[in-house]
Amino acid sequence: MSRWGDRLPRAPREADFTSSLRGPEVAARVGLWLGLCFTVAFLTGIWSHLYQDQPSWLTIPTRPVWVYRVTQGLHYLSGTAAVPLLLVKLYAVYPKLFAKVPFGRLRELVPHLLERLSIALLVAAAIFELTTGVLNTTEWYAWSFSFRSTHYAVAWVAFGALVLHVAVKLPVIRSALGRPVDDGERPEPGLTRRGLVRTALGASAVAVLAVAGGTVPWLRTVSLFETHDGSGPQDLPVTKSARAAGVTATALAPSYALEVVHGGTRRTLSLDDLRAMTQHTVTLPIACVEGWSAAAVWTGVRLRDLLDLVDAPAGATVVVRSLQESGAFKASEVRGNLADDDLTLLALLLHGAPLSIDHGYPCRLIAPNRPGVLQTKWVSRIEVA
Ligand SMILES: Nc1nc2c(c(=O)[nH]1)N[C@H]1C(S)=C(S)[C@@H](COP(=O)(O)O)O[C@H]1N2
Ligand SMILES: [Mo]
Repeated sequence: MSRWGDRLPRAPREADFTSSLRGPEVAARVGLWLGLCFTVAFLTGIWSHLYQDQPSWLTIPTRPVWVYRVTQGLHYLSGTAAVPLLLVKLYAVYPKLFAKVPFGRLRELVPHLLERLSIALLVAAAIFELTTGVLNTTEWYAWSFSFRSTHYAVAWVAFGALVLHVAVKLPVIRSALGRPVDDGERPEPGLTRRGLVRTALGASAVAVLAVAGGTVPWLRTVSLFETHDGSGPQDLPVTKSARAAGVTATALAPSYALEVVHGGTRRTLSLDDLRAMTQHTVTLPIACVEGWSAAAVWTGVRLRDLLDLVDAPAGATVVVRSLQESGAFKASEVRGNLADDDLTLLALLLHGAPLSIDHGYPCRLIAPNRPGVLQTKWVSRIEVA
């Protein structure tokens, strides 16, 4: 007669996982690239937050105009590259989950549990960051929390846990990297460890190529999974349409007028008034945090010329407001150095034709070296702060 316990499936043990592909040789090599991807994503992510929540002491230079475009592209691509690497890394270390817990020996138990806790945090945070990041590029917000603040907060957890992990594992990493990835003899037929590491790196490269066209124009034709492939009205993608922003009627209304306000001074300009002002043409990118960027040719009025109409002092910070009544991007702040820049326009034309309504008709802000989320569309009011 068998007892109950014999009939229940037994939990796996570390020794049950016999593939020689698993282990520190693969984990350390794939981990090196994964750590690099996470570091790039972390630093470029912090950089992006500095633009979006610009501290008062920080002045961000307006040149080169493409800096944010490049850092945002790196963020997007390093995060994408990390996805296959993380999967292979988890595969290589997964049996450790079933390692024996040294319950009897307190001296070993405490460090063991601490390590498990830090790894649990690292794995959970890494999976969370990559999942929310990838979903964000598809603009599928399958959650109710704020994407940006949560992705940002968990990034600190992930990166902190990563640094701790590397510090704790340094001896293991060094010895694994110091010996050849394969043992010389092939213990089992099929994939070698070197083959697995190469497959991981290859998969990572394929993932990057599959989406890079959204931000690297000459890769557009190879990027089969790119959602923002350059299509859209006037050959420029759209993140938020006029209809989604609820501005179709107000943007097209003949009564549209732009207000420029500085204290008690106020000017109201019709679209014809704006067209009658000196027009300038600039080539500037839109670099969207959802993972695409594209350069375009914009024509319109310099923001500084509008500020001069209400005697705004040089260096004044301004707030640009949209016809859009709700949503995080209905307004943006423009610091003095950017507001006074010759390339900062209230654009009326895109590639020589009036802005399509989805690109911000009647007029939209376009400024150098700035996240797309701050390039406010359907502008209705400019206020000197
Ligand atoms: N009023 C308003 N402006 C906005 C947005 C918005 O949702 N509302 N989206 C921003 C985002 S996220 C980006 S990337 C750019 C995209 O500009 P485009 O749609 O003309 O390409 O517009 C920005 N301007
Ligand atoms: Mo965006």
